[in-house]
Amino acid sequence: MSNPKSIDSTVNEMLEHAKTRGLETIWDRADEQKPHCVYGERGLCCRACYMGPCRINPTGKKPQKGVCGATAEVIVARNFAKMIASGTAAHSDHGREVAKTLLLAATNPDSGYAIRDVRKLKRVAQVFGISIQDKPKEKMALEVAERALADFGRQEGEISFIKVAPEKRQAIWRKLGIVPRGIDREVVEMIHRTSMGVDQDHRNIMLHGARTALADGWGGSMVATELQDILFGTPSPIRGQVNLGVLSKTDVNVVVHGHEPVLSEMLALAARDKELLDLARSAGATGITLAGICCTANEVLIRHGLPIAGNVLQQELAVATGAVDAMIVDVQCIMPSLPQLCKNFHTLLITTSPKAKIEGARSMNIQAENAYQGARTIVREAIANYANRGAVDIPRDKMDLVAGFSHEAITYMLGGSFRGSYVPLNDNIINGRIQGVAGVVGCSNPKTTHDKGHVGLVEELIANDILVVQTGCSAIACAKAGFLTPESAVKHAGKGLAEVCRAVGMPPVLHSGSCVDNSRILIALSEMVKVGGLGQDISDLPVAGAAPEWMSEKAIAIGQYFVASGVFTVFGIGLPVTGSELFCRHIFEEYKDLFGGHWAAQPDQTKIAGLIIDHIHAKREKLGIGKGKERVLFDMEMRRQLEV
Ligand code: SF4
Ligand code: MSK
Repeated sequence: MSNPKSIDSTVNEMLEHAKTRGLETIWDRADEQKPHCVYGERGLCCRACYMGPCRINPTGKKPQKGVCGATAEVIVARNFAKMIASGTAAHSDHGREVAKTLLLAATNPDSGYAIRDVRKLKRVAQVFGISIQDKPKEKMALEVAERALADFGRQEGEISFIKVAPEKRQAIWRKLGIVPRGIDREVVEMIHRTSMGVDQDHRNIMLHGARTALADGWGGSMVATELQDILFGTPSPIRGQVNLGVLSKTDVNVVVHGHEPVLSEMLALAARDKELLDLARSAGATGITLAGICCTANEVLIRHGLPIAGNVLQQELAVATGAVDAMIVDVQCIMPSLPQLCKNFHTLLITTSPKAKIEGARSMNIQAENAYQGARTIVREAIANYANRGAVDIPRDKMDLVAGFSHEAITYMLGGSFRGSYVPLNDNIINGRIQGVAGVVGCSNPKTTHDKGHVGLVEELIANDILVVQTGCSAIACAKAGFLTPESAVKHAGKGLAEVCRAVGMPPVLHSGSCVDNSRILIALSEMVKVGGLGQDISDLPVAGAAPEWMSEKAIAIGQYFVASGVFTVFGIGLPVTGSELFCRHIFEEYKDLFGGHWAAQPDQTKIAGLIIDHIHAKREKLGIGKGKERVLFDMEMRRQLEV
């Protein structure tokens, strides 16, 4: 195929199939939008009031100011900061729902939710300063849930999870006055500051941008991750499968899509319910397959080993197989195109959150109090719909994977139950077998060849002995390419990393979960600092972050909290900031002194790899552990092998 849309042949195959059937997909609409608006791409348009909309001419000709007098840097900063606020709100609202569910589990034994990980509950209680002595787990969980909920609305003070960060990092934040007080409070203030005629200093806007993003990473996202672990279990390595081939020709297929696992956990139980399995068989099916798309998929994979049908750009293609009897969506990354597409098939599209209804989809408002009954009703509907299935076209491809690397699992994997700590990881970094760690995360984006950025970048990093930790759609891309198996260490990793992976039986690419689980990476980095030998702060570590195919506002919030936590972070595709040189200088250069971490934008995944490898080597030199290692360079043949 000339110019394929994806490096995943399954995707290209399904796109051909969709074209033959006259079905429109995201790639068709992306083509219709070309060329994209240059003002928007550079962050130069403002709709903050109705004297506008205004735009700044990127060629340097007039207009160079908005009607109110706003300059390019103010407009760019306001737009970027609004993205941070929006992304933080999304992750944090997710965290709030989880905290409310923990409250329910603690107070209502009939709710169907329970406290599964008491060890984690105790650890979180200790972080929150809650006494755990002689307390029944329900009482402890109630206090943890109340404390977490208080973190959303607190007006002064500090959010609770900040204490997890290394002390030196906390001191940097305190000195800058950017420790988040309350999660909601920082988001509201960000929206206020970026409205017409308020904060007009791009550096000051971005200082609060950092505070808001920290309220995401060390606030809302961490609440979501840690409390989900208490409720549903802390992930540990588990086998699974990925790609559209996981859909079954003969089972009833239920696909969960979105982000919050509160209902999908109940669907996972319902799909194993004997009565429902019998019902499926009496309807002529062989069983029930519950598969996922996007981050809900990651959540049910890391805890139950349930299969993943694909990442965000594959949601329409799953429907186009004709094999999805029900698609259940909650919040975030759900394409509004789905109802129209589903009309071509028998697929039942069900929205389950009152916050996210879609015209043309069936809305079922499932309350947490009766979530299990709601989940059973949904599975029954899917079974009833199985009889309406027409011809199906399911690609054969699927790939094995191992996922579930919470930071606790990484501890255990590397240190065993007796030596369980980050000491072995730090030792292997110090002795040079592992050069450093990179978090490669984020979305897929039709502006670039699907999966190519993720797979190409990760292949180069592991070949250069850099351990990769992943979340989100990026993890799904690399899982499809086969990187998430222990065997891939021998095939793809450099000698040192392969040796470590072989010794402990782990893949060179560790899947840590969904987008909110990027907070696991923050905790892991903090542990690496606490263990010692690699400096006093996250910014001293030989680590970096990347989102090579990002698209969501949530990705910008994640990038900003990584940078503000001291991590060098590179985004692919482009960043909507290039309209202001001053703004670019601020986040690409001045941030180095301010945070010890900074942003970079680079569309080419090979160049992203080069930036990260150079950064990690420079950090090693600074720590006195550099061994002048040469970078492994990829030739055309190696690159061609990336096509999966
Ligand atoms: Fe234009 Fe200023 Fe209004 Fe923005 S806030 S739309 S730059 S007048
Ligand atoms: S789902 S936010 S496309 S990673 Fe978390 Fe994937 Fe990005 Fe949505």
